[in-house]
Amino acid sequence: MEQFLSDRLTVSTGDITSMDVDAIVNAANSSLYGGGGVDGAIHRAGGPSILEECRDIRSHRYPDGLPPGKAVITKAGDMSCDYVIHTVGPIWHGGKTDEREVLADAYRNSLKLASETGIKTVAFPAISTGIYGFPKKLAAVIAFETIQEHLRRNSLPRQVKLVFFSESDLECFNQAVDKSRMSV
Ligand code: AR6
Repeated sequence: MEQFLSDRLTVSTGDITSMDVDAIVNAANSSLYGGGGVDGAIHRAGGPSILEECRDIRSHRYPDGLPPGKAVITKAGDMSCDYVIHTVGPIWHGGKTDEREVLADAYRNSLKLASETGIKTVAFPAISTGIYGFPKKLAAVIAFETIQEHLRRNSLPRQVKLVFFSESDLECFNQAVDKSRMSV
């Protein structure tokens, strides 16, 4: 595990559903009704109560679906963490449709919701880099810079964990972020 920003940001590999944190972030889709990838894993591990809460959020707050870049929160059902923050990343269309900004918004709004809820530790997957096809290195730089900016300005969450599903994805993050740090 590597640490940045005086331990407030850590990166590791693993399954996000078994992280020892207060909240995990779900790379959901606008329907909030579940899907594949990390979304499927979270709904399987958390059980049906998460879907029930998502249905409630849809009917009361987002009848047309959760727009990309926004975030909402539910409890975590059967998982050991307390909350799931559901956000929707952008689908990659070659970088021509504000995908970078929307990805930054997904991280920013998830962190803001975590702060407002009093969450001390939160784990993120690499939003949009699976089924949604966002280039991994570009996503790594955006995630790192957006998290860094939030942590500089806010005391909560106290710690953010970036969780990659494979060693090669973690290595990709390390390569991308070494470059971006040099320009800070
Ligand atoms: N723990 C940590 N990371 C994971 C896990 C896990 N259990 N499972 C997958 N990943 P994706 P997206 C990684 O496709 O690109 C769903 O159908 C994965 O290797 O889950 O934002 C939703 O419903 C990748 O690096 O999310 C949406 O329709 C990263 O998580 C759509 O996929 C994100 O991959 C969202 O696509």
